[in-house]
Amino acid sequence: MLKAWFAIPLWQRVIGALVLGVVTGLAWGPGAESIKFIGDLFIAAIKMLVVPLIFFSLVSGVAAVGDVRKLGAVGGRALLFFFVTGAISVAIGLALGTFLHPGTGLSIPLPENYTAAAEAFAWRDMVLRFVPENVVNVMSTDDILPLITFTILFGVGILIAGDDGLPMIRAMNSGAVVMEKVTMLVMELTPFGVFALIAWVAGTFGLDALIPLAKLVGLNYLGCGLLLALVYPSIIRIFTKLPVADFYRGILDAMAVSYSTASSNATIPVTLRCAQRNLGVSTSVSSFVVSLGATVNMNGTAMYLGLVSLFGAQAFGITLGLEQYLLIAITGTLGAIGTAGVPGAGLIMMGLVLGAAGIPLETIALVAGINHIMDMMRTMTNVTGDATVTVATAHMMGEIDVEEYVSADDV
Ligand code: DAS
Repeated sequence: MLKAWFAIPLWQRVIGALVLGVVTGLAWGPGAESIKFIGDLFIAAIKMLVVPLIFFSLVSGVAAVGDVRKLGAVGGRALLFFFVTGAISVAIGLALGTFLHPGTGLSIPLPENYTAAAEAFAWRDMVLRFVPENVVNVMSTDDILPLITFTILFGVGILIAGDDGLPMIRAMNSGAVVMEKVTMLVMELTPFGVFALIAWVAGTFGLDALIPLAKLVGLNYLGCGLLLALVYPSIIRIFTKLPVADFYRGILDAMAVSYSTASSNATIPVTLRCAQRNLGVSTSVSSFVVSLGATVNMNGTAMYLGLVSLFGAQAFGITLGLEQYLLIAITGTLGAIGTAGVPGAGLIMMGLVLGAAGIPLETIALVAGINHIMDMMRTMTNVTGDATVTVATAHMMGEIDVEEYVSADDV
């Protein structure tokens, strides 16, 4: 029986668990909460991997690039992709909100203390987030962005150290291989974790809870769907000319895990494994771009920020001018970059975008109840975007094994 279980590829077991989870949750209702701890256990197990995995694989990835100039070339390309796809994503959210009016008809009175004055965007706070004051603190608090800054600098230090850095490279490479094996073990928990989390979500929210805000939820899924079905495939086709179907088959595990955990950070180990094992991306490019992407590339969140801003404006009967549209586009793109890769972070960023455009912050309360259902989809879109940029950048740098990418024997 155990042999038969392991004979089924992991991604098929995960998809099966997902479907079974939805059916179980809908049939069981709120009682499904009693198995949520299995999902929590799974999330804890992958979270446990994140800090050591990022540290070892990113340092060994940076060191493997070989020279600082090439590192700049990889990083520059990836960041440009992140920025452009982020802007396209907010534009999709704004277009869907403008033409399909998710908030019209709710007619909620404006709060008494409402003032239309736009709040200033906190640029300084955002920049300061990049640099850690204390590396040990950020490691213990799972604050990934400053950890990445330190880790990249550490890798660059090894490159500059030349021969003196060689023993450190060997230690980091060994750490990365060991962490990969630990990841492989934890990944075997995926079907159980996904089953429990999806059953809990379906049981708690059910179909009834969704109806009043169904249009917004539907548009959130549509916007993410457009990114998944049009934008990412176009990037893969234009920049790599590789088959899109193989890309999606290769990252299915990461998509399932991000959908059920609603966290890009928690999915990093799985995304890394998919990029390296299934899509043939070199260790150096994948560890660099996947880790960076999981912290700064949030296309689904950017789309959601644009869409929900318009939803809020319509619900409160506020007419937005061109200036507000621009403010939403700018703060939405930057806000998505600043969103932490953890569940619910996008909802918190909403405050920044709404404040900048002068839309009541009460919008957050309106959508909070359905946030998780939307979070799952936008996080899956975020992670798929990370993988898309990883593949495109790797292809540009000649760092992808095409045979591995198209081979059917994924693990
Ligand atoms: N959970 C996502 C959000 O709240 C962020 C992420 O993990 O990708 O938008």
